Amino acid sequence: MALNDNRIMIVGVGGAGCKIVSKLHDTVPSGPRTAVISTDSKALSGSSVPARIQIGSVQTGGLGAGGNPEIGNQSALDDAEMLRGLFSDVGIVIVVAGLGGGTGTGATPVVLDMARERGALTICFATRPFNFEGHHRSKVADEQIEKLAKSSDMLIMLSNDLMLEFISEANMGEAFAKVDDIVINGICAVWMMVARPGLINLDFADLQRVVQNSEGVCVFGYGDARGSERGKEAVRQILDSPLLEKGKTLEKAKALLVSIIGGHDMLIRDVDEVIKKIREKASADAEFFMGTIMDEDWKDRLTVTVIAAMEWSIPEEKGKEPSERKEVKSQSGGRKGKQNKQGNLDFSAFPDKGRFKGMGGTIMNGEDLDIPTYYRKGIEIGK
Ligand SMILES: Nc1nc2c(ncn2[C@@H]2O[C@H](COP(=O)(O)OP(=O)(O)OP(=O)(O)O)[C@@H](O)[C@H]2O)c(=O)[nH]1
Ligand SMILES: [Mg+2]
Repeated sequence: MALNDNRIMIVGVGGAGCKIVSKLHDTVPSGPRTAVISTDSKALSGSSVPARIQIGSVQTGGLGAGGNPEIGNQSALDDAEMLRGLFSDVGIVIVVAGLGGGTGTGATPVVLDMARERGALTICFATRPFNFEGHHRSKVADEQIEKLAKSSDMLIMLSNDLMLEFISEANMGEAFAKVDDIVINGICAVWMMVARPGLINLDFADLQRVVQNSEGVCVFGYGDARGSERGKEAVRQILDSPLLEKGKTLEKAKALLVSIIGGHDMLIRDVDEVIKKIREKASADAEFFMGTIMDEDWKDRLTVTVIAAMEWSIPEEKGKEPSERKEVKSQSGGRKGKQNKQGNLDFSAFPDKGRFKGMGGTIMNGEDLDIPTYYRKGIEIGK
């Protein structure tokens, strides 16, 4: 049974999550319901999504969680009632976040828990930071993966670094924009899978069967082609996709779910080609689910999405990136020996920051002056 669009909600959490969901909202306005959640009032005001929820304004003064997931987490807990209210009468919630910062990393498990409390099934799309962002961000992300897998019915991870092959000449903005588009494609495929009746149906029970094989973590890849050779081309893209490690993921996967979207002109020959090639590559023991969806907008087009259940392993870092080397150098002042690292005071241990009971913070021009200036402005203090 396909689910009514109104019972599906796509929620972006933190800067990256808000951006991706806002883009999705702008490109597919007739799509499912959307909402954005952040500690950062600027990220919210820049979004065209009507449901914008600011969390943790007491903690953060509307300025973001400063890269601290504990602040992101506490912000969501402080406003848990508001989050719970968002999920009334929702069947499936798809939560999207970029891991590595404070809000997306820390608040997403709470958002998922609130959706579950209201009886919704939860899918989480999360990205792991690029290595060029520095080791700290990857570590923050990796520490959260297990928790996210527990809080969601299905966790779909996208490792940004797998994209570098596609985008090696791109600047940073273009690299993130490419990741946005990939995540949007993945979300749309999952949404159509559960919301559109297909000729060969896939439903949430199939998605869950895939997850049961994955200890909660899946990866995805897709191919999208037009023209008379669209079947061949779409499956070629899947087998070559860096997202699926050029087919290696298909060999390793314990379960695979293949969704094919096409127009009313979809040919059996094309479906056959796609399924045959993917099955050839997959392990003989892998559980296999497939479905087809017809949509009038897909005339002369075929989109194939593969969701693969995996044992998640942290991608290897290919050496230290320049930004990181620079950071180490500036800390050591060019000298050998012990390197001192500037730490951040963990405000989450002092949620009221010494305020008198019932008093608000000192907020001026949207800035919480109780938070030290260097911390608010993200300034690293030199030695
Ligand atoms: N796809 C995509 N990813 C982004 C973008 N901006 C940041 N990211 C990724 O998301 C991670 C988290 O960044 P943000 O979402 O900005 O952080 P946040 O959750 O708002 O956390 P705080 O700002 O600390 O409150 C980064 O480390 C990047 O890997 C973006 O525009 N698009
Ligand atoms: Mg932010």
